[in-house]
Amino acid sequence: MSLFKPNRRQDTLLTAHASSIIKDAQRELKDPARRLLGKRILSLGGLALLSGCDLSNDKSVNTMLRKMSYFNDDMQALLFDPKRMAPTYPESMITRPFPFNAFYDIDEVPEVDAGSYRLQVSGLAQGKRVWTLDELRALPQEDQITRHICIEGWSAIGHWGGVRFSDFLKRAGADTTAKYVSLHCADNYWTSIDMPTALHAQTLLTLTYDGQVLPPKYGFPMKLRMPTKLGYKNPKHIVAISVTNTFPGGYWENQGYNWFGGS
Ligand SMILES: Nc1nc2c(c(=O)[nH]1)N[C@H]1C(S)=C(S)[C@@H](COP(=O)(O)O)O[C@H]1N2
Ligand SMILES: [Mo]
Repeated sequence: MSLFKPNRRQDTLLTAHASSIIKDAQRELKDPARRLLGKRILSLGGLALLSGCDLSNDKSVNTMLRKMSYFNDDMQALLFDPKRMAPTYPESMITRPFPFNAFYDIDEVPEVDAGSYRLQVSGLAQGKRVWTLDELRALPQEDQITRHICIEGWSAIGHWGGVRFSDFLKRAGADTTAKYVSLHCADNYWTSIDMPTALHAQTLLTLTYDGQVLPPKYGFPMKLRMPTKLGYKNPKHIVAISVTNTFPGGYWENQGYNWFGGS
C-alpha cells in the first residue's frame, strides 16, 4: 500500500476545497433541527450523487454536495496514475451475453449508417477534422479484454478492439495539453474526460466487439472504451469529438453523477 503524500500544488488545492466544504457544512449544521438531516446527508451524500437521487430540495445542501463532488473529481484526478493499467482477463472469463445498457430500451438503439458516417473532430486540434469509418479501420488496431463497471450495480467482462485513442488524437493533431475531450453521440448522449485518461494506453477508440464489427447495441459504429472509468463514461455511437479547455460536463454528470467517474 502506498500513502498519498500531497505536493505543494495538491496541498493548496486540498486546503482550498476543504475549507469551503467545511464552511458550508458548518452553516448547514448550525441549526440543531437540521443536524440529523445533515448526518444523513453526509453519510448518504456520495450515494445520492452517484445515483442521482434527490435527498433534499434545499439549495445550499445541494451546493455543498456538489462541492464535495468537485472535490472528489480533483482527488481522483490527483490520484490517477496514467501508467497504471486496469486488469485484463482471459477469453474464458468474457461475460456472455454481455449486458446492454442505455438511457432508453434496446429497441430504441440508434441506427447509424456506415457509409455516410463521419467522425467530426473540433476544438483544439490542427489535423484532419472529418474521418470516415474506413479511415478509422485503416489505423493500427489492438484488442483488450477488460471489465466494464456500471454504477447501477453490475459489471461484466468484454472484448473490444480498435485504435488506441492517444494514437488517434496525435494523428488528429490534438493539443494534448488541453484539459478535456468531449464526446458526442448519435443518441444525443454525451460525456467528457480529462486529458490524462484520454491518453491512457487502455483508452480505445473501439470499432469491434468480440472480433466482430461493433453491433448497434454496443455502440456502432464507434464507442470509447476506458477500463479506468465507470460505464457511463464509456460513450457509444460517437459522432463528434472536441478538444477543449472549457468544462463540457455530460448527460449523467449534469444530473449529479460524479464527473471524473474513475473505476
Ligand atoms: N451513447 C450512449 N452511450 C452510453 C450510454 C447511453 O445511454 N448512450 N449509457 C452508458 C452506460 S450508463 C453504460 S453502463 C454503458 C453500457 O454499455 P453496453 O450497452 O455496451 O453494455 O454505456 C454507456 N454509454
Ligand atoms: Mo452505466
